[in-house]
Amino acid sequence: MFGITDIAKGVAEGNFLLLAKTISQIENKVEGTDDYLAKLAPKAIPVIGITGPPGAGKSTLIAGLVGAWVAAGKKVAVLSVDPSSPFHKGAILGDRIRMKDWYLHPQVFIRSLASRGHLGGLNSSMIELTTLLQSVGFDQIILETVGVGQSEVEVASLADTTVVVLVPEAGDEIQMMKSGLMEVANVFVVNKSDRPDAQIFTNHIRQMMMENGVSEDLVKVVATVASQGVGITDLIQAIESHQIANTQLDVYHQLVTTKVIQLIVAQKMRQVDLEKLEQDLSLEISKPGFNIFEFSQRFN
Ligand SMILES: Nc1nc2c(ncn2[C@@H]2O[C@H](COP(=O)(O)OP(=O)(O)O)[C@@H](O)[C@H]2O)c(=O)[nH]1
Ligand SMILES: [Mg+2]
Repeated sequence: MFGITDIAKGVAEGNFLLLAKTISQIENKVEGTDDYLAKLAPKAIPVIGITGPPGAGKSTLIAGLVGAWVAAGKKVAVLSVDPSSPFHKGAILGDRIRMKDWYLHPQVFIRSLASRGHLGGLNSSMIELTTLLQSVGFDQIILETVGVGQSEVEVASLADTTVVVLVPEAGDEIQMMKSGLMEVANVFVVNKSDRPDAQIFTNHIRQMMMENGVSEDLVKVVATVASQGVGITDLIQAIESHQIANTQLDVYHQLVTTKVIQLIVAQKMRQVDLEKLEQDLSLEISKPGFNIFEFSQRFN
């Protein structure tokens, strides 16, 4: 595996080759990965999670955030676990910079994560890779995840600041309650605010926040038109305001506890031979007296 100093040097020069190779090695858990990770010395760069349903405009918003931060001279890393992520499609922004251009920009590193890692694997990969990014000189780290179910809510809880992106559509508010996004959102974005019913939807969110005892001092609601670059400055302000409020120790401890549990789950799961598990199970499952508890005990 490559030395952190060399990777950081590459990042500083806009050459992400060693970083990309190291990420692949970590994803594939090559020999020595655990020791390598155990020696990282990450800086306290908050991870910004951007979640929401497919098509809500997450990638377009991220393109806007990247644009603003690059203009401010920052180094930005984007990890995307959106399997349908259309970064390459190139949403056109107000400033005429297209997302695909960011792929070649020396201040921007973009990487898609394979979502194959279920059973705690995806979460542990995200913790590992964000920690690596925190150790090699990035100023902003963004994690894009598709939020449609409980697992994505769990994923969102691994970020320091979670931005939930929604669009004004009937029924969405019910969807939001169901998936528990209310609990994980640190910032709400109502994207596609160019749609006529945007204001009504925004009011719905504020109403629901009130009903759940969530103050707008803590959780900001930001209206954006990502495709036109509208509201990006407000979004950055909302993110920064949460980052400042988030320095309370108990929140931080809770987050780290969650991460440690995720890592332990993933480490334990790596000791399980899943292929053998499936084979044995297919042989035993239809036998009379098959007992799921007895079977599980043999595999942990
Ligand atoms: N009308 C409108 N379309 C948008 C807006 N933001 C994004 N889109 C479009 O919505 C589609 C999905 O956007 P994308 O960023 O890929 O969504 P993601 O799946 O959440 O990452 C694209 O065609 C975008 O151009 C917006 O504010 N208004
Ligand atoms: Mg996307």
